Amino acid sequence: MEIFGGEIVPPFECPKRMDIILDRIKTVELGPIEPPIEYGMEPVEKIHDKAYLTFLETCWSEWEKEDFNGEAVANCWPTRTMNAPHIPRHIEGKIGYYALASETTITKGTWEAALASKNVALTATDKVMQGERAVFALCRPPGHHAAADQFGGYCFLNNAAIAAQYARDNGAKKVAILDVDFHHGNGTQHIFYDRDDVFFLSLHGDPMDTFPYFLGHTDETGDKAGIGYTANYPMPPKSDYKIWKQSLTDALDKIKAYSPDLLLVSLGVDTFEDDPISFFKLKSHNFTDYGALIADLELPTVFIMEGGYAVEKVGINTVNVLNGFEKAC
Ligand code: 6XA
Ligand code: ZN
Repeated sequence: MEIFGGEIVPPFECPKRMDIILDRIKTVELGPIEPPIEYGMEPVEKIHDKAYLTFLETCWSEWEKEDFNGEAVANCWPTRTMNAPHIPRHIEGKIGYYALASETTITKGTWEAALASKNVALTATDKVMQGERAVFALCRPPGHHAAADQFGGYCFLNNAAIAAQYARDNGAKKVAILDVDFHHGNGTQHIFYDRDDVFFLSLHGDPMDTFPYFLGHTDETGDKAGIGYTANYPMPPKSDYKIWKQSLTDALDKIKAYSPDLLLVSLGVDTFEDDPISFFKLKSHNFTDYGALIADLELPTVFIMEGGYAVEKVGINTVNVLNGFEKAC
């Protein structure tokens, strides 16, 4: 379930999205489809806090032990007036400590799904590290809102961050993460904020107007060694492809100047004009166009699936990016 506009609704982020994308990949014969390999916990523990991982793993069984009838969901947070040095013992307090928003619940299977998703991202990254020009990781659940010890916005493990760190540990000196999802990738930004070896760039709805609300402004440019290695492009409601493309062009110029060994694209297609929870106005053919612009960087590239909730069009829009990329290679 999801809490949306004060109502309990079926989640916008649903398995059908994946079926539709996979169908579209098969229809256009984009390329071979392969299952993920198991990578274990080591690459995950390089990004996420140990106690947070234990919480994710045990949350549902702890919740079930209470007399609760619904899914595990946060309803009390450590807010601005609380320093929160202690992590509560009770699961209701613990989930509030680790949640960044309340739309996302934890249920039976959440942890297993999150683990499978990071394996998909790592499998794709390995293939590109071994010489493929580009691979698409059809990840679900998504990852870019998840921080080292926070979940929310449908994200539990930060697939792109785990993949970037894995690439760093396996020979890539510099990695760029281009986040084109409609929402700011607050988790990815926070994880790499003080580092210069992973450059994070995000194009998104202005956080003054949309989720995740509290991060993603232009003046967030990094900290310490990471100063200059975070770039944010917040855009106002109703922004169309003309506006969006200007931001993309600037971001691509910055990536080119940085000259990374690997490009990770946090690929969300919720920038689409008919997306039910977003406010940009991109059309289906715009996705093809920007896929080609990303290809022009001539970088080894891993596309990692994030959001996109206009379910009937999610396959066309996602595969348009990949096709646009492929045709321009
Ligand atoms: C919560 C909105 C969550 C957005 C999740 C998403 N009301 N992130 O698509 O990219
Ligand atoms: Zn999104």
